[in-house]
Amino acid sequence: MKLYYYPGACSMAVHIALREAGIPFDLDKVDLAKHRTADGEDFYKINPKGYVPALRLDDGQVLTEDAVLLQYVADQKSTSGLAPKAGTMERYRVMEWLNFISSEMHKTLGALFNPKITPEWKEDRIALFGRRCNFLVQQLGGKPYLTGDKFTIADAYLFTILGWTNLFKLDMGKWPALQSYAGRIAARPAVKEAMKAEGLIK
Ligand SMILES: N[C@@H](CCC(=O)N[C@@H](CS)C(=O)NCC(=O)O)C(=O)O
Repeated sequence: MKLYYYPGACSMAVHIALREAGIPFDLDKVDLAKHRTADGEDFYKINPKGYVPALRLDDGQVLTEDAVLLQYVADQKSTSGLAPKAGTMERYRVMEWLNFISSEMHKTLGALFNPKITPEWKEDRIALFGRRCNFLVQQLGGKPYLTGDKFTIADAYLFTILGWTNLFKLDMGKWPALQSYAGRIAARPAVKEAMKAEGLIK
């Protein structure tokens, strides 16, 4: 398998999942401005949508969309416990989180990457992100991870998006539970390895 990624982007969630699952894979860094990969390929030919993550499977097919790739990786190694068995209520709960993180967290905060964002829209997006953080804290309660005691692909995704709050210098002091949640995930060996490989930490 080969993961097309950009350091710290939403592709890092899939990168973390691959390492958590212990699945062998290659990495290819995409220059998102030029749409070329480090291996010299035209990225539009790999993913016509032009964005990461994209995963080249062992049979040559390319699969995209974070929430789908995360489930694909988890299902390749079901013993990893990264996602409950497909068709169970527990799996639908993880899927519910993946969808929430994608549409309510990823795309809300991701708007700040747009250099054309107006100050008013930026303020609006940050306020909405804050309301979603309030909900997350309420849902986490005292649990170490989103669905309970076990780290799942939903945590890999949420951790990745929460990481952008550092990039945008957002004050997360209002949500200490989220800060300790992110700290707990950052301490996981597979997460450290992924961040190191992406050049985000030493
Ligand atoms: N719907 C896609 C969105 C992926 C996405 O937003 N990727 C961003 C990085 S986090 C990207 O590559 N943006 C560059 C672009 O759209 O050209 C998913 O869920 O995987």
